[in-house]
Amino acid sequence: MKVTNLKTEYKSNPVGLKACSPRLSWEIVDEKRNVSQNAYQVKCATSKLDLQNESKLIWNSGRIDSDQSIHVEYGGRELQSGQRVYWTVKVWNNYKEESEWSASAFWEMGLFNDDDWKAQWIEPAYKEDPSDSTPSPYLRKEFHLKKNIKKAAAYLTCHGLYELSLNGEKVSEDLFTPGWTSYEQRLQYQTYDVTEQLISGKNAIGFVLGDGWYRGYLVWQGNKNLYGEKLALLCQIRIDYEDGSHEMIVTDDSWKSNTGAILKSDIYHGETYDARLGSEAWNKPDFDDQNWFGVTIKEYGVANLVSSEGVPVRITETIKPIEKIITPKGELVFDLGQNIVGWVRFRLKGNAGDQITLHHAEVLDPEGNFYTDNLRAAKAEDTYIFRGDGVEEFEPRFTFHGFRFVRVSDYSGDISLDDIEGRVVHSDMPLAGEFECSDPLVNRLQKNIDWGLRGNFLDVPTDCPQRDERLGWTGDAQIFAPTACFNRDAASFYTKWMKDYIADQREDGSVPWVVPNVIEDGGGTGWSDGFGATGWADAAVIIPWTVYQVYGDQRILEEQYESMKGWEEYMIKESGDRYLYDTVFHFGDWLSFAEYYSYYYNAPDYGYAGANTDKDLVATAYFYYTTGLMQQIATILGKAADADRYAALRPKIKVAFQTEFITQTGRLTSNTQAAYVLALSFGLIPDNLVAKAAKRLVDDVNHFGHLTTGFLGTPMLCQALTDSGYPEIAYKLLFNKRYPSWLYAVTKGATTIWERWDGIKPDGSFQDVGMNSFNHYAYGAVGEWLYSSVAGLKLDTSVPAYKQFKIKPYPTEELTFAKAKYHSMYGEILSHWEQDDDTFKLNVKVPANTKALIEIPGSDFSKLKEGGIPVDQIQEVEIMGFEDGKLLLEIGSGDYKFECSK
Ligand code: RAM
Repeated sequence: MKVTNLKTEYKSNPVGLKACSPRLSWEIVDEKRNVSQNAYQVKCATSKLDLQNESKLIWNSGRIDSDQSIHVEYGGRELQSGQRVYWTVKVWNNYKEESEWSASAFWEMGLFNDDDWKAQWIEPAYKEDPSDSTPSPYLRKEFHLKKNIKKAAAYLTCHGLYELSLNGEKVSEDLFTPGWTSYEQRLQYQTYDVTEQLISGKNAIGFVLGDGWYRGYLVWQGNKNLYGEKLALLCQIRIDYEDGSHEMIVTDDSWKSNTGAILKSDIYHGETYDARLGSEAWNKPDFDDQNWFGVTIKEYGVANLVSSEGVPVRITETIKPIEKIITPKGELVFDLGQNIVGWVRFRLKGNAGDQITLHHAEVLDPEGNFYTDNLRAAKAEDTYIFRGDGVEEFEPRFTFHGFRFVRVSDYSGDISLDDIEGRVVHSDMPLAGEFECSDPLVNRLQKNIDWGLRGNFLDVPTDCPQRDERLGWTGDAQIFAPTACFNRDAASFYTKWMKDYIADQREDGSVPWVVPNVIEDGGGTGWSDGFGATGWADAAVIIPWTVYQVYGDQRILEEQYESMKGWEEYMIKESGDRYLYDTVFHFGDWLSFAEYYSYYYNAPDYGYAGANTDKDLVATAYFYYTTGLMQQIATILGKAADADRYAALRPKIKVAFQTEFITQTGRLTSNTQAAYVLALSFGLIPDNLVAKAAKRLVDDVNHFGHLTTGFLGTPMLCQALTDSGYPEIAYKLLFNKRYPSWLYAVTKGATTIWERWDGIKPDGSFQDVGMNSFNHYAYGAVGEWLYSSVAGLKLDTSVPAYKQFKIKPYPTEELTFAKAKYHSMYGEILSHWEQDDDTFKLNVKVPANTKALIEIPGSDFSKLKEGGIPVDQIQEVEIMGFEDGKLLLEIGSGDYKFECSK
């Protein structure tokens, strides 16, 4: 038995943690079956060596009899700003075995107190014209360190974006720091261990700043300077010397500033770089900065500073183009073969002053020409001006583009496929899951879902990475969260983002459409003031709840509780004693199927008005659902009075919903798939009408032969059908290749998920340029069903974090196998079924300290074997019974190979 994968606050060896009792998690690896943890012991010390010395420990938990192996709160001596803590853990299992002490891990605290900040805010002391993009500021300072360095940590943030270098070397691979938050209330700072980058003697520190979200163009009406007009920097480095003394290098009035090679950098519009203007030496010691400008000290204070909790944005992959194309218009275009988010890096030669311009597009038009209309106002243009001294390499750093195709213009030299590369940029959330089955198109869909995720998780979850929008749309994020969590470790990412809900929530509890909220006036849509839309604002509750369920994270519920409650209370107030949430603007089942396409396939419903689901119905259904979550959350947190209130409210909303929206024969007033899906999934149909309502949903699917749902109906559609006893209808939707369906886009060559079911219409033309993202994860929310029903790896909602989970596959004749792997907080889970005419096989992996409830299709236990042995002879398998054509088993940890003859 071994203890591995030590994590502190979800991360291995994190630095710069916020003031809290860090939570420690570990995994147990044991070859035996049925292993659980009976006890643990954690030791913490301020150095690795001290871990061996009992008297130097700052925490020794002693042996704790408990099966808790995730989120164990540090319980030792009070932690100090900047303190590093090493820890190790051992466990005892149910076989009375004791593990070795694990390899040690560490964490380091950030700065807790305002007066820990010795640095001053500085701004470049030259004039800029804030009305358009201006050159990036470069800021530098040299310093001399006289003693031997033991440890050095840098704490930094800025208004805008920064890139830090020490002695000419970039300090970190992290991009888009300090990230995007609701800056007025919350500005993140990063902490880096820079011990290796500093030397005794002369050192130089340099920063380049970019406009970013702070003062770049943001939102769709050509807005810029949303947070301010000037970029500013705050940085301090604490150097601890071997002799026990320490020194601080801080931003102050001794710094120098200037402009350099980056003439402009903008998230939407791209970067312009004149290589003739840069000096390679600017961030190294002994550079002559006499002609540089000074800096101005600013009193921005540190009250809004928070330590970085999210996931750093990084380049995670570099891909080669697959084709060089000359379009019918005669333009030179490279095809990466994959719609990505990031940018292009090239290595090319040019004469001094020569230029190359790159434009980025997601698709070519039906004629094969470069198509950028759907980017709206975003120029997505990178320009480079050559130095003229041999091969020059360039990639931008303060912009990102959503693209598969790159158009090269202004360049007179030759470019080959080898000269350019696509750089994939996103929040670097570790891969958690893999889904695969025997259908190649479904596998491509799964890939597209993950690419959609990669493209739209860039510090905040965005709706689109290419046009002049890229905002943190709450609804999209909410419906996709369970799928995101299957594919990537998303806990830290969401934890950070949810804090901005607290920051941007209105006094009356209403929640904005987008977070960080940059469209308070409803973005000029005239629909509303930009708050309170059902299914969007509910993200305030649903996302923390998802993080709790998947990762067992009770702290996110605690930290978000007031925000969640605020939203719930807002709906309560708005709906009054009618219990219908019908007072404000709703997007409803956004972008659902509309009538005018039916003629493409001579569908029988030409003239059908579209799958318009009554928005009040949708909103009241969500009100009911969220109230149910609030009841559970309040119970978990021991807030009995709230739990009771919400419990008492639920039947009232339900009655109101039923009275208003359900007929006595189980018909919904909006006879749409989305209406049935929401009512069935949220438990709003009277028991005696559930079967009838489910049948109506099925009839509607059969009638159209396809789905008709939008953003809110689609995520739960297949699950609702499956749970209602119609998995084969769900499969019919999954395998449908005609519009509208998931595989329609796949057959049209999509490499990501589209915003519209018909981003490219059956006749090859495009959807409305006003809103046609080809990289939008919302409809990818079907991924949850792929994992949980097709492959059968399902959360048990009564026990969070997969401490107990279900393996409940729904095999279909269309597939010979399906497989889901998922790395849970406890370790690796596998559900992998295969079938032929005679047998059904199921391979399962259950991590130590968890158990699984297995459901295998079949009716006869005598036909079921595990590892070739009749299952009733296997001690570790508990037979639980038989239900609905399924054999039920319970198993503890280990690898199992079940086989059932048909
Ligand atoms: C568009 C996008 C986004 C959606 C909003 C309502 O901007 O489709 O994903 O959430 O509309």
